Amino acid sequence: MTNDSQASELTDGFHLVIEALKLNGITNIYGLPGIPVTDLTRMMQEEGMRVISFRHEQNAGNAAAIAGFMTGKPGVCLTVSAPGFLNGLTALANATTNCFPMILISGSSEREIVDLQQGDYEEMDQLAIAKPLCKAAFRVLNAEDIGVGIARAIRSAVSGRPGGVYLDLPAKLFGQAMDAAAGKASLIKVVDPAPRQIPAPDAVKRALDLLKSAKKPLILLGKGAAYAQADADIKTLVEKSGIPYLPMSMAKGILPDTHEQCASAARSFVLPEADVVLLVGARLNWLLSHGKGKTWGGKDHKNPGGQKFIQIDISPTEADSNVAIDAPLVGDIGSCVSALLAGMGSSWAKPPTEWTSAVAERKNKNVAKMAETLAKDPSPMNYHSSLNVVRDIIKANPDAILVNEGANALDFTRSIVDMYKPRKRLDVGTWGVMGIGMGFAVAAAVESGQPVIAIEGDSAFGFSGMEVETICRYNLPVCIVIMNNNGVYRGDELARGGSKDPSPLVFVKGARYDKLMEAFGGVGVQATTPAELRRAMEDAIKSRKPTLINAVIDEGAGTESGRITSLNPTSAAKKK
Ligand code: ADP
Ligand code: TPW
Ligand code: MG
Repeated sequence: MTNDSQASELTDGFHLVIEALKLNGITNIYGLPGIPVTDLTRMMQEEGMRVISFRHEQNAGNAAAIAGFMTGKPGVCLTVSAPGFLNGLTALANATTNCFPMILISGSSEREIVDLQQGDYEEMDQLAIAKPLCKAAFRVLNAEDIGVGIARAIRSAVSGRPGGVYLDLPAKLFGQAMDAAAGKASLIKVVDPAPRQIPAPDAVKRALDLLKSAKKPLILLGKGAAYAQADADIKTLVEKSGIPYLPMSMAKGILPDTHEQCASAARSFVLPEADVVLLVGARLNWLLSHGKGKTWGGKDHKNPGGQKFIQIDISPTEADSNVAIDAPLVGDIGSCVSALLAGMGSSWAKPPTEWTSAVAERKNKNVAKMAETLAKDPSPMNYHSSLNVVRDIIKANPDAILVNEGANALDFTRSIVDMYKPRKRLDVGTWGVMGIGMGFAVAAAVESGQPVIAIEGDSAFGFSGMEVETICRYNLPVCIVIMNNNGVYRGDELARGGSKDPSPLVFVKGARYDKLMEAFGGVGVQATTPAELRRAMEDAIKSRKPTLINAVIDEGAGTESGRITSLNPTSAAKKK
């Protein structure tokens, strides 16, 4: 703790870390205390920072990562050494994979003892372990370098392609004293941490020439487009060009899903049919079948369907990673989109009506089919009848943030629940990782102040479920809906080989997850009908009380792996 008699002349590592973060506008910390960062969390709170303390570091890490996505500023996760650090590492790696800016700050043990492997308390060479899993990793040994260390961490996290950064702060650093004035002078307020990157004029012209030549153009918006916060220009690009667009999962809502040019309901028609595809902050990875194969109208997995691609991305090495990119447009999305808009001029010809009306026809047919399915009211509830309620609730509360994980619970929600505003849908992202739910929900509520609705598979919820205590402790307006089908994908699997154990894919039948919320003073509700679910969700939104609704879903309603059954090695082998 600060020694009062010296406070005017001396400062220490603890306070320099706090001042460096605050100087750069970082005031929310997601973490878990313990040696050597216990006092740091106390002092952070004392100095006016908001410290959100979790029950497991992975959830704190996920919270920091999604705070980064939502705000464009690095989200900070603070952990103890070795085991706490390792618990935070999955989230750091996931942030890097998803291009979310995040800084994992972990305390570490004595360098001299760690490096000689003499068995220190929580001994681990954390810097070396973090390096391959993040964008950059730094260690600060001297108090006078804290300002530089934090500045480098911030720049690395948010400049260019955003990602995770590890910052190693050894225990000894925190107590290091130095002259207060010199300490203050050593801090850096980072100027322009994520500089605009303007695309080259010839690259813009190449992209526009290709787009102009298209008979069946398509725009694909990815979560990079949501992150870039260039919402107005993206909307203008879509509307001025008249081109149908498809949002990737976390790009839903950049334009409302109900927009007439939204082609989500005709996805399997537009992907193989399109001749020129403009990718905006979306990678041609597995989620887009690598830009080739049957999804894209190709004859087999080697031949692309003949589409030409324009790709807007801040990373110059993203182009050609899966298929040839005919017109790469390297720069930040805001600058690239406004350059395209400027180049389009006032006389841009909209795509041929044969194309836009074919898309509309397919879309209307599928929307009508879906409306029929949603109107059914089976008992027990299935994914459609329950998610029809969630769809209405989001429509009535477009500012609410939707967190979503699971398999069927994810895929059905993504296709049934329309989003109306940007960065309101937060989900499993590029890895399809389970366990993001409660960390994302906490950060979404803390960063936005808006109500949060978390639609969770019962398996998915289990990965971070203990954080319902955190949600209650901070009294956050989070409404969790467990799509409870008694298991992973389905709850009706039988044991194999005459085993007395349950199938590896099923859970306790009739589990009451709502009681878990009640244990910490929140509201727990059991819902077996859409009417009960609707009432409980409306109450939760109105009261802003932590709520957990156990929605009982037909245990036979789901399919293996949701929509990605084909990636299961057994299914893949059968296909060959
Ligand atoms: P999705 O999963 O929605 O398809 P991806 O995560 O695959 O999206 O792609 C996001 C892409 O957006 C990444 O390649 C990343 O480099 C890019 N990106 C992120 N932020 C920006 C930005 N501000 N400007 C340009 N590209 C960006
Ligand atoms: C960290 C594998 C993908 S989806 C899923 C698992 C375990 C759970 C599906 O069941 P849930 O949803 O949530 O009940 P539903 O509606 O289909 O029944 N470990 C990690 N990440 C992943 N993706 C897995 C395991 C998986
Ligand atoms: Mg389930």
